[in-house]
Parts: sequence; structure tokens; C-alpha cells
Amino acid sequence: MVDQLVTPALLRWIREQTEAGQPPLALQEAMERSGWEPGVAARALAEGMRPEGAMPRALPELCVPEGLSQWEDQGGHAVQVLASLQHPRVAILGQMLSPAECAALIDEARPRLSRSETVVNETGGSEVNRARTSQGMFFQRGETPLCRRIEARIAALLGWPVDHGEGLQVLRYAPGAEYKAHYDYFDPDHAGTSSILRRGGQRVATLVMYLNTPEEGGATVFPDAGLSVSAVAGQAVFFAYGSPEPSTGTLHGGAPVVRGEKWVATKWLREGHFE
Ligand code: PD2
Ligand code: ZN
Repeated sequence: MVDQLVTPALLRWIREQTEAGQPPLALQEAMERSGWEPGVAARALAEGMRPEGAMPRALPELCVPEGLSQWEDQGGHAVQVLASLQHPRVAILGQMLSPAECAALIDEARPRLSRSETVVNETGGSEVNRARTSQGMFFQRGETPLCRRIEARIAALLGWPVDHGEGLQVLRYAPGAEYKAHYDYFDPDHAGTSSILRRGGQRVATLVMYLNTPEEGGATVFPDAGLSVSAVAGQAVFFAYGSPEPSTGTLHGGAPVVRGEKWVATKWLREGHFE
């Protein structure tokens, strides 16, 4: 496939259309009809909709604030940067969520759980898979006041717009349940990926927030980095992958829960506007 370049003319067209009131999804579809790859179109949209003169958000900059041990959101909630790694780009965060927020997310999610599914690469759909034995549910982005508060905190912490994120996903792992090693980005070589990329382009980063502390097991593991992150209530692991490639070192999985149960909320960030 020939690499497509985001040209100044395309960016000018996006700015004009945006000023004329065209919604991002309509522009994305129009670009795809003209032959633009969905991921390139999403990247161009993100760039073209940025106010002129504003600094570009280069994907590799998607990271937690550097050199800070603690960061406060607008509501005065302090998040700690407990550890960070350059390659793979991983950060361990403390007090990402308060105990009350963890409990409330579990309460809101519990009645809506069903068996988790994974993406079917050939079609872009999803199906039940033995590699992922948790139960889960998705909130719509901004669905509840709690979702909105958490989404705003994540966006401010990472400097990534709220509208470039998927809705929160909550997962419950019973004893024995696990999520075998995988990448969170969509495989560019699979036939179903182009239809997925139409909604916001590629995933570029993941934040897994732990809502409780399992009695034993359930760590999030990064086999290529030899890294294991314990699931501790309120803490989170963030990892970014600026391109959809194994060289990002972001192969990761959820180790089996041995005793107790494990609850997490996952936030996936996209390169463009996600509807
Ligand atoms: O629950 C986890 O630790 C985990 C591990 C790997 C979650 C995800 N991936 C995910 O939600 O993508
Ligand atoms: Zn994952």
C-alpha cells in the first residue's frame, strides 16, 4: 500500500469544512469516499481541527507529566506517578481513582456485565474467546457524572482530548479468569481493521485502572519487558504505543486471578475523534 501524506491542501479543506459546521464523522466519511485510508483521515482530522498556530500533539508525547511525583486535577484530586519506563512507554499511577469512585464504578457496572468478547480480525466484529474469560460492559463516553469526572481527569493528565477516547470499559475477573497476552491496537494487516478505524482511527494508548485488590493473582503483565504490575485498588497502569507495531513492546495480558476477584476499568485512547 502506498503511504498517504496529510497535505496542507487537505488540512485547509478540513478547516474550511469545520468552520462551515460539518461534523467530524461526516468529514471522515467524505475523506474515505475520496480514497483516504481511515487512519490517515483520522490523523488529518485531529490535526485540521486543531486551532491554527496551536502546537501539534505528536503521538510520542502521549505520556503522563514528566518529572512530577504528583499531579492534581481541577477538582483537587491528586494522582501520583509511582514509576515510569521509557520503553515500553509505561507509567504506574497511584490514587488514579478514590475508594468511593472505585466502589461507585463497580456498582454502576455490575448489573450490566456479560461475557467479554474479543475483536474478530477478519470482520472487525467481536466474539467470545477462550483467551479472555472476564465479564465486562462498556459505558458510553460521558454516560454518567462519574464517567465524565474520570474522563476529564484522564484527558487533563495525559493532555489528550476527551473526544479522542472510547467509553470506559469495566471488567470483572472471577478466580481462574484471565486475559491472555495481546496488543490493544488493531492489527493493520487484518481485513476487519479498516472498518474499526473509521471510528476515531487507531488506539494509541491504554489506561487500566484497578477498582479492587484481588487476594492473589491478577497482575497486568508485559512479557517483552519482564514487567508485572500488581492490581491495587485505585492504582492504574498507563501504556502508549505511537504506532501499531510489536516494536512498541506493549504486548500485555491480565494474569489469572488466583483468589478473590478482580475489577478494572479500561480507557482506550484513539488518534482521532471517536464517535
Ligand atoms: O485487566 C487487565 O489487567 C488487563 C490486561 C490486559 C486489561 C486489558 N489488557 C485490557 O483491558 O486491554
Ligand atoms: Zn489489553
